[in-house]
Amino acid sequence: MLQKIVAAAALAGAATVAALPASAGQTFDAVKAKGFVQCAVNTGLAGFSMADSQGKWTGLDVDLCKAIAAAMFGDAEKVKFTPTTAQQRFVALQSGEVDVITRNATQTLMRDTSLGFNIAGVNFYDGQGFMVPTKSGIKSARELNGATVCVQPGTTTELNLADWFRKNKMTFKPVLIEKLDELLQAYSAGRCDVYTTDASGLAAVRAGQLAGKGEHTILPERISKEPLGPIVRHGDDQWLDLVKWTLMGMIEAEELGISSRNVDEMLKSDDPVIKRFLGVTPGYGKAVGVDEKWMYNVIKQIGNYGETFDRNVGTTTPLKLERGQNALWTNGGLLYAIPFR
Ligand SMILES: N[C@@H](CCC(=O)N[C@@H](CS)C(=O)NCC(=O)O)C(=O)O
Repeated sequence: MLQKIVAAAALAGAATVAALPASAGQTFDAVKAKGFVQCAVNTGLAGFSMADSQGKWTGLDVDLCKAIAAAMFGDAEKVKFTPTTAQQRFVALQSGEVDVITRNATQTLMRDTSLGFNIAGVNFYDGQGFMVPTKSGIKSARELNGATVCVQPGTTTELNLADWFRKNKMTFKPVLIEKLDELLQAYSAGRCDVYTTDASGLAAVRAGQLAGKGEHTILPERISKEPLGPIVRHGDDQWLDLVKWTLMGMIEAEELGISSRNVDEMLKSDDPVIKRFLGVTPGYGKAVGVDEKWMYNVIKQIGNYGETFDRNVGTTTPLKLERGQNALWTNGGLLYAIPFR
């Protein structure tokens, strides 16, 4: 049995996290009773989740956590953050230390099943890439045969890396380091030729930890699909619904043209779709188990998906990310809110 659990954890890109049976605990009720949402975030990834010197967290993933709190409590500040490494995040969720993971976590079959979790939507479509010091002159991942590769354990990154080199009949030497800052020091010191992670992570560390430390090139290849999004424990469908529909609502708001700037105006709209969405016509709040103004609160306090993307990782931020796959489906992207109906 233990062997089976360890094998499942490894397949999930989860290091030594054991598989657990679905928990019967009522997360939704527990969160409500304690009065805040406890989110597992990154230890520090610019644009996604990063604490400043005052301990104030910002980022796309932080905004998602706060949006869940706005939906539940009408107050986006009713949150607490648990910084986690890739390896710690799943243990934190399984043990009940956190209520939800809002931290660049890839949605996969093994995580959705064996690890005892439910995946709750995608807040950033990504793919795995490689970064090298520009002075190396390397232009393509095809030139990496025999390279030493810095990678974090307990990630899909580690698994995809092995698959990709094998498929392309190339070899590599992994340098596995759990802590991101230590890993980046190793990369900076030339202990590895290349650093691999989600392309958004590469852009984040280039703008963050590696800023001012030489020039770094993100190679053009994307070797995997990394749909990043919130993850909850098995066993509480109501909590899953709230997390899933909060994220969906931020996308729906962008589709409907509702933003933090015009949401008060939109309350006066005659459009029946907007009236239901903002709770002027009741129904959705009750269905999700929260106040009818839940989506109004989310959009007023956090904004629609596009607003949080632009503010945290968009072209005017140090990360300078284009919407790309994270544009609405109506603009050629993959973001598609299933109907509020
Ligand atoms: N999306 C991948 C990788 C996620 C991941 O943890 N990436 C690293 C590199 S950007 C990270 O966030 N490290 C920060 C940390 O461990 O504190 C997964 O879910 O397994």
